[in-house]
Amino acid sequence: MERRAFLQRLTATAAATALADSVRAAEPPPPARPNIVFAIADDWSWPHAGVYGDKVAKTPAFDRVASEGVLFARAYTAAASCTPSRGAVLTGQWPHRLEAGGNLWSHLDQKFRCYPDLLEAAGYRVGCSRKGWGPGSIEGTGRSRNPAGPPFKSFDEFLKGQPKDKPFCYWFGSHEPHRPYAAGSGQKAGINPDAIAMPPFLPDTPEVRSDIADYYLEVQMFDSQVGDILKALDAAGLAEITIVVMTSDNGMPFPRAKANCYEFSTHMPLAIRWPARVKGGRKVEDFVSATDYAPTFLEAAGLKPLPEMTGRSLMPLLVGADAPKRDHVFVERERHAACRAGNLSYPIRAVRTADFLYIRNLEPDRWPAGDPSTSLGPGPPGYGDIDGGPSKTWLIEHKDDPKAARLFKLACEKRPAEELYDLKKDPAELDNVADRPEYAEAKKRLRAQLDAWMADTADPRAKGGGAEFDSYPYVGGRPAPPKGKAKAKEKQ
Ligand SMILES: [Ca+2]
Repeated sequence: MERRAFLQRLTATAAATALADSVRAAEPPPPARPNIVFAIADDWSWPHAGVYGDKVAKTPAFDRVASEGVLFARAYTAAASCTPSRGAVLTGQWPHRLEAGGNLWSHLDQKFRCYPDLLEAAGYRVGCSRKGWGPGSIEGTGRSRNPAGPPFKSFDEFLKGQPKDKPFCYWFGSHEPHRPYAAGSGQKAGINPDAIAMPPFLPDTPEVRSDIADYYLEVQMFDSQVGDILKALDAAGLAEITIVVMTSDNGMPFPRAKANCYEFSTHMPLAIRWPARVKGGRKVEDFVSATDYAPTFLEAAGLKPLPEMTGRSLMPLLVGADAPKRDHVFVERERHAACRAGNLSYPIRAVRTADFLYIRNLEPDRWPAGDPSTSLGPGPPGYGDIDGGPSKTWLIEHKDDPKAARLFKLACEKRPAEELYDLKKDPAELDNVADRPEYAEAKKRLRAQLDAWMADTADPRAKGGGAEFDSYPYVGGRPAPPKGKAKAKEKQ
């Protein structure tokens, strides 16, 4: 009897197991966790890519990611300065919440949790090449490595050590198109300076056109570097299950662009591809922010975004699900270069909608581009928040020329506490209408929107504070004259 009972029990168990297996087989398998490749350029502005309609920049890799994935028309960095922008990407938080990390050449304390660490703890393999978080120092932050991940020489080298049963998270931080450039290199490589669509805030001169051609050449270098990563994914059969993001940390290194809160400072190219989950060939018009990447990656990996993350996952926009319309975005800045007496910051907060850009300059008595007298690096002295190069040199040398005086003033001289630009009439943001009575209503609305955001996100500047941004250590020292391109790039 005992034997029969045992056999009956065994049969019943086998039947139950078979049933459970058949039920399991009928259910869809749990979604595989995607690999994540985040490719970030250094100082690349929207709309300098073929798919955005630029007739000069050749960007086949970006155009491919966009056509096989989603192209974003209104993606904005959180701050137009390397360190706080990258800190916002990694933490999913506004730079003003990151203490010293809100400044260039600073520290990012370990308490500000970063998505590569969180994914690693959840079983991802993590790697980074070239420029990760920074520039800055991890000394005293409690961190043992760059927050973007452990260093690898290249994506190919990283892939060689990739086990088959683990997803990966990879950060590719190009050094391009950061200055310095080899003067004339763009034209020499076949880029026609005369064909460039000149941003109206820059003087239209042969020197500046040539400088932009050099920048375009470096945009193309970044694109080609990412093209190699796409090829490696294809060769490894991983393209389908890998999220690829291509974007930039801040805008082009030219006067009134990088290190400001204007259009060419903060508006970023962005394309995201994920064939396994995201239908390709789509364009998203909603406003999105660099703070949105960390919550997106966590959600894609099946994790919950952290409560302190102020960014919002882009997953609903990527998969085409219903989501609240995103009709505005915030941008900001604190201290960029060490270029004011006392090493002071130049704090700005701003809100961008489809129709307006409203800017609040919190310390309007300070110089927005740096003191006129502070000497920094090569070129004429002063205005150290503008990277040295032929365009800056030309503008300063011609500041008294009637044709250039207005553009010099817009780039370098002091600004009122409030700026408002009517983007339908003035997309180049040259004509501040903040004091015009017909804009009083719009200004009042945007001012309230900005105030609410600052209060809701615990911005130290919300109640007149924020002086700590003036005193956080600047760990870069004085930039040395460039001794060679790679060396100089590390310095900035
Ligand atoms: Ca940058």
